[in-house]
Parts: sequence; C-alpha cells; structure tokens
Amino acid sequence: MIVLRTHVSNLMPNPFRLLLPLSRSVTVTVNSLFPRTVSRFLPLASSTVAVASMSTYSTPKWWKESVIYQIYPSSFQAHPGAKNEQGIGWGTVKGITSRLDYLKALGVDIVWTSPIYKSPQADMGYDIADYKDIDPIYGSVGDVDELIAECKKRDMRLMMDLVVNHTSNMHQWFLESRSSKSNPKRDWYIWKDPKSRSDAGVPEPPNNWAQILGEANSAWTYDTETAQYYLSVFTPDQPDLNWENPDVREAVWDVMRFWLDKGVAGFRMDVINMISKVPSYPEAPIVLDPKTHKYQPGTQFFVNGPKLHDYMHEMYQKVLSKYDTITVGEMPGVDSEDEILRTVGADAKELNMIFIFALVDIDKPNVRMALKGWDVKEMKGIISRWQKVMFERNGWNSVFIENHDNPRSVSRYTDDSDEWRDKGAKLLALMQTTLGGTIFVYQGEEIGLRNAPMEWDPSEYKDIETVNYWKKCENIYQNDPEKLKLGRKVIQMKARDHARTPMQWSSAPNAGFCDADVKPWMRIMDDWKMVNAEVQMKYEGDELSVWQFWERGLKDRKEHADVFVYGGFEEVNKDDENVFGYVRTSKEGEKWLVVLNFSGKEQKWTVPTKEVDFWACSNYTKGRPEKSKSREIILRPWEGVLGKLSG
Ligand code: TEU
Repeated sequence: MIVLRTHVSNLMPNPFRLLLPLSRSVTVTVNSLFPRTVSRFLPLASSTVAVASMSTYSTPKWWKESVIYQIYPSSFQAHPGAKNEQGIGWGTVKGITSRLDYLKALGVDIVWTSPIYKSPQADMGYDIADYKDIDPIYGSVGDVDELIAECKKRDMRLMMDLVVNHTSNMHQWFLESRSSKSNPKRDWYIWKDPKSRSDAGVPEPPNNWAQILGEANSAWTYDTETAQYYLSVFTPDQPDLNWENPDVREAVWDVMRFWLDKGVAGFRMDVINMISKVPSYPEAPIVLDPKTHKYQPGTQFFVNGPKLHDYMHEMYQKVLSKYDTITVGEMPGVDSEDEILRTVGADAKELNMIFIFALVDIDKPNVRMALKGWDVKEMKGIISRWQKVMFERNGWNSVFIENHDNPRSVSRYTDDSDEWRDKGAKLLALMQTTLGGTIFVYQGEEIGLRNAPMEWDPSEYKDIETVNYWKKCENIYQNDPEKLKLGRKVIQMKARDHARTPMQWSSAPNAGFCDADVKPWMRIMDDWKMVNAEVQMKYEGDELSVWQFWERGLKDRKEHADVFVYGGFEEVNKDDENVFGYVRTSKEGEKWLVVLNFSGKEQKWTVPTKEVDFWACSNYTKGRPEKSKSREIILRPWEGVLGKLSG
C-alpha cells in the first residue's frame, strides 16, 4: 500500500511552549480526535511524500493517538455531599464529571473508568451483578449519560470496563444457575462434580487449580444445594461464565451494544484472554511448595485457551465491526508473539490492542504477591522487544506502566525517596510519552504518587488479594517472624492497594477527594499536603513539576505523533547496564533520541548515532538542557533527555 503524508509545517501554529520545533510531517490539526473529523486523515494536497509500505502501522487512527486516562472510580473524586450508606467517602460518577476540565487540561482524550456497574464490590466492581445498571455507590445510569455528554462537549470520550470472563455470584444469571441442576441457566457457568469424596463425605475440588486472588484457596467453590463445584478462578464471588454456551455469548454482545449505543468509545476488556478453558480441566503442575500450597496456578489451562480466537472473531463480527470503537484487551500471562498478533495484528479482526504484562510482571515469580529481582537490561529488553515487534509485524502497542492492579511506577522502577521521586516520575513520563502505541496514564501517575510506606499496618490494605495474602502469611508463618516480615515487605512492594489510595487533588481536608466531615474509604497518603494536583499545576520553579512535565510531554507527543506515536523504534547502546537509549524515527526520516538514566548515579553515555542537533528536554530543567553536543554526555542521577538528531 502507498501511504501518503503531507508537509504542513506552516499551516499550524505551534501551541506548545516547548522546545520541539513543529514536525514537518504532522498531517492534521488537533481540533478533534474523533472519526467524525475524517478529513484529518485524508491526504492533503501540498508537497506529498510517497512511502511504499505494506504496513498500516503508521496509518493515523483516532484510537492510536488518543491519550487515555484510567480512573479508579472509588478513589478519584467524590462529589460534594457524597457518602455511602456507612457515611464513607467514595468516588462517584458526578465526581468524575466534575474533573473533566482537569483531564482536558492534562491532555486526555479518553477517560476509561474501572467498573462502576452494580456490584457487591467483593473485588471493587470486578464482580458485576448487573451489566446495564450503575451501582448506587457511584450514581445512576443518568449520571453516566451526563458524563458521556459532558465528555462530548470537550471532544473527549468515555471508555467502559467490560468484565465478562466472570460475573458476581449475585448476578441474576448466577442466582438462577445455582438454583438447580435443571435450571436453563445452569450451563451459563462451569459446574463440575467433586473429584472425589473422603470417607467422611468431604468433597474434593475437580482439580488442583488455585484461586488467582488468593493462592491458598481452590479455584472451585462448592455449592451444597446442588452438590457440585463451580469454577471461580479469581474468588468465589466471581464465578466464571461458560463461553462455550452460545446464549452466554449473545448476552455479552447485548451488553456491549447497550453501552456502545449510548455513545461510549469502546471497552477495556478484563482478562479477555481467559474466557476459553481447556475442556479437560487438567491438573496444574506443582510450582508452589506443596507443603504449604495445596493448590497450584492453573493459568496455563485458561490463558489463551483453545477457542479464544473463535470467540473474539465472533465478537468482532457481531458487535465491534458495526461500530468505530477503541478496544483494549487485558491479556495477562501470554508471551508468544504469534499468539498476540492473532489478536492485535492490523488484519486480525479482533482487538485494536492489548495490555501485555511483561513489564509490570518483571518482578513476578509464579504468583504476583511474591518478589523477584530484575535489572535495567531486562526492562530495556522487554520494552524494546514489543516496540519492535508491533512495528515490524503491523500490530499495535498500548503504552502503560501503571494500573489499578500494580504498585506505583515511581516506587517500582525508580527511587521514590523525597529527594528523587520527582525526577523518577518525570523520567518515566519521558519514556512513556516517547514510546510507540496508544498511551495510558493512570490516575495519580501524573503527580508521581508513590507506594504507601512500610509503616502502614496490613489493616490499612483493603484489596481482597492483599487481605487473602496476609491471611495466608499469618496462617502459614505464624511462628516465623522473619517470614512474616517478608510478607509485609511483599505487601509494601506489590499490593494493588498502592494504586488505589484516594487521588490527591489539593491541600484541602481529605486532599479534596471527599468532604471534610467524611472518612475516605481508604487511607490517603500522608504526603497529600505537599504532593497534589493543585500544587503541581501551579508550580513555578526552575524545573517543571511532575504534572507539568506530563502535560508538556503529552502535547509534544501529539504534535509529533508521526515520530512518537507512529514512528519506528531502535534501541541503542543495548549493553549499557543503567541507561536506556533509543531512537524514534518517523516515516519521513525525522529522528529523535531518548536517553534515560535508570540509576541513582551519574552516568557517562556516548551518543552512538549521528550528532545531536539540539537537546530539547530534560527532567532536570524547564527549558532546553545544556548538554554537550559532542558525542559524550553526562547524565545526572535519574536524568532523562530528549534530543533531535540531525537529518
Ligand atoms: O486483573 C486480572 C489479573 O490477572 C491481574 O492483573 C491481577 O490483578 C493479578 O493477576 C493478581 O495477581 C483483572 C482486573 O484488572 C483486576 O482488578 C481484577 O481483580 C481481576 O481481573 C478479576 O476481574
């Protein structure tokens, strides 16, 4: 295919204060990102450059260059007067709407909210009891209609979380299914007889699979009424749907159409690669110490299972192909390039992109709540691999380093001490805003929130995974203070709760998250008076605050989308143990060099390519950094720089 690109340098004013000159190959104005403005994707007339390529990787699409912001709704913003039945401060849909201007100012195009549907909140809404209703704790369907409309006014859109591997055990479908073996919905879930019974009649689960959010427990839950087990790979409150049943699939398509018809932009699909199970339900291999773990991870038997692609194609044919949507599949545990491309290849007719877990699982041994060492070279390798694979094989990346299931990135990949955290957060921002793919910013990442400190007692942690993990530690290691200490360390480094502390808006009481007289559902980080959005947005100093750095980086990224969103990727100085260097190149050959010092020590680094034309940005300075133009540069601790390479 011939891809046409156009030079438009003097058609557009350069609205951003930085540092980067306008790219010669930006094709469009930034008025609106959405497909209604199709003209922005049509070739313009002047000085057209033709580039022969079969790949559609660099073909502009609104969902490729949109900036997506993930909201964890319970912790984002409670509207004034909002509190739940227990008088607890909890984020609301109205609260989200009230912050759209903030998100717009940051540069966000699409707001993705974690589940707000009706739910008993056993897993914070990832246990849905009614897909077409909103939980009263968050508001109403009317509030969501209003949110959609308010987004539209600002040229923004809403993306919903679609959680259809499982429902809540309180969903009407499951209540019917469990009511009797002959109920028409019995087969909507996965029911099996016990593998055996002891002499005393105690049943054994059908196999040895462990629960994902509590590996001490079985993935099967016994139902005494009908004397069978149901599969619940996350927790007993989250029974897995039986996707083999076509009625289940139709019901899911119906839910999707319901929200798409309301005008949502698309879906993030929760563990969508777990919907097809190996039908023989084999025993899982023993990887956890069998003395302490009766059950073992069974993920290999339901991650990218045998019928996954049949189901995804059906979803595409019956629903997605009828709308212009953004779709991102959450796909933990899959590493095969061929397999991933079957979903995200440009012609795959499945999803636009997925979340690949390699980077966020860099410190995961075989279960998430455990520690594993890693180094910068490994991290560089993971990022570079997927940047290259998608470009070369015409797939598409999502760029993310945080979400509601992971600790804070500044704590995990850099140094979150008071001295270095801002530099670390900006280093990660520079990296992400210069990587290819669709970028996701997670609530609080834009102000560099960090993990809760070691001093926090385990009782401050509310997540079911952490609660189950600590229960396990207390049971198994009750007489072993060293192991218990290690358990606390694991919680401090890995718990999902770190991403779920309330958003720090200002130095007002409760950080502006909820009313002053209301106790937030989860403890706010102690640093909120110093570290909050208001302080960072107003900050004036020699360098930018983390928020300002993100805002500028997102603008630069959009302005130079042909390089940073759509361009090619080449890692340089691969053997360097501390510094991540790469070159991004647009189709027209414009090149930018990114150099990131992932260490707390000064590093010497040699530019391996052509001379640097100018250094455009550093996380140490507001303006252009003073760096040597010669090939050898000195990087300060946790310093990241961006340079334009001469053409
Ligand atoms: O997470 C799926 C998932 O497998 C992980 O990210 C998970 O948090 C981790 O493996 C635990 O060790 C999704 C949601 O993002 C998560 O919040 C839900 O708890 C889970 O699915 C179940 O819906």
